[in-house]
Amino acid sequence: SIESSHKQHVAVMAFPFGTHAIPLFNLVRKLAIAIPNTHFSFFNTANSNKSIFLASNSSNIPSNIKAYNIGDGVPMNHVFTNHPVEGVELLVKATPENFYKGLEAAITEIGLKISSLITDAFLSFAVVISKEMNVPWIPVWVSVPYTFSIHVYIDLIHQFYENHEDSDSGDKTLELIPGLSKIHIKDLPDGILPISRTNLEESPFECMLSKLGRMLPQSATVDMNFYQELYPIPLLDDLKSKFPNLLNVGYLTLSMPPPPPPLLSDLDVTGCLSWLDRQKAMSVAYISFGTVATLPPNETLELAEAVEASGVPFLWSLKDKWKDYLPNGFLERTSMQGKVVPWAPQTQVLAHSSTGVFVTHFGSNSVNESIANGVPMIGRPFFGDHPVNGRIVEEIQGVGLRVEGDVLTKSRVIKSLELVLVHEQGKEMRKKVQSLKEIVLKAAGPNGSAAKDFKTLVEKLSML
Ligand code: U2F
Repeated sequence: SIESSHKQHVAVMAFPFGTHAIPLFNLVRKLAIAIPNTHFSFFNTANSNKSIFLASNSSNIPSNIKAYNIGDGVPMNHVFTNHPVEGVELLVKATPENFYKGLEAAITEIGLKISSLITDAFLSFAVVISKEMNVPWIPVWVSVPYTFSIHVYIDLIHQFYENHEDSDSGDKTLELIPGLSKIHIKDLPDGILPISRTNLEESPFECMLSKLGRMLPQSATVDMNFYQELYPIPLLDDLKSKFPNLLNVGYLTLSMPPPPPPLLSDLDVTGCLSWLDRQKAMSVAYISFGTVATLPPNETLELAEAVEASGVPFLWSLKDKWKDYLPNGFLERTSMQGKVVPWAPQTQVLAHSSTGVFVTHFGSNSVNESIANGVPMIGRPFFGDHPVNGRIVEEIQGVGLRVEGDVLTKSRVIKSLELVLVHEQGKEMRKKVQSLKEIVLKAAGPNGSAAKDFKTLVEKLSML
């Protein structure tokens, strides 16, 4: 075999959509460095592998990681509609056969059978594969532990929902579930409520998600993209009692502690950081809605009018194809006030002292990055875990606000910007988010809980 010096062979299966595969890959890279005599086979679609390997300087990728491209389920000459989850549905339809193919290829090539299976937790069928191979299944939960708990309690939520179906159930809160008393039924992600789709069109993706609650308890260990110190006690106690091997390995899209500034200049190809250098401390609104959600044209217009009218300096990550929705002459008129780029070095932008507020979609990684850098948020949730994340940010952590009605209008944005950047309430939010940042820095430090949990994971993988 080509890798006969390797003792273990860990198979890693990614969910190649949104910002799921990057945090998983970052974890695997850390593991591969920590256990150089273990081989890691990373199964992911060609597109997602390409973007990960392009983004990370390939000299940074340890030689004991090998990526395999698995089928994405997209038929030849397929023409995509505008439906955002179409690609997801096609991939899920192709599972688990596409992953099996990859596994077979890797086992033959490496000459070692699989010793453990690390997967994005969404891939609930992995538990079946792990049982067939008689190896531990280690799901990685990219979102927050609150949504993990929502999946674990799916049966209870169904009961609760059915009991309240005739009343206005959307506003009911999940008081029955430890730590989730502030979460509303209407915040729940897809795949939780019995029929969450208005059209009854079959969705393999929702079907996969709806099985998670029953599959997760069959895992050997769960890895959370989170810090133990950030949980509310009832949620932590409850999850620990159900998952004794719950590990919180810390935020996986960030290097903690943050790298020193000199290393960053290379990344500033769009000039965002040097532009921020010229702005006043805590004055800038950084705007981005992540990699999947698209702000509707009318809201793009309202948001642009609001920032222009407010005079707040802004840095907006906006794909070129959406620029057409900006008001006429907006870019020219605001050329001194703001900057629009197709992609921003977000973690460095949030770490910059000029950034005062993050206008976000409440994607998990974005929220994590904002908290780790002590930046308060104004949010406009779209789907999935965004509404739950928004509820946590606004009502549990008190580090931001969710725009009224979850829709951006000129007046709501102006009001929100003033509230966060100028008013006492905003100062309070900043104080709170700064204290969360301190907690994160400590938890992520050499003696913090994340390092301890990471070490436990390393031991679990190497002592099999
Ligand atoms: C899906 O979320 P997204 O990919 O839309 O959003 P995030 O989880 O917030 O991740 C966006 C990442 O892209 C980076 C940013 C984040 O790490 O730093 N980024 C950037 O570097 N520059 C830019 O100009 C814009 C973004 C999904 F929609 C959510 O529901 C989930 O919570 C999430 C994770 O499960 O995946």
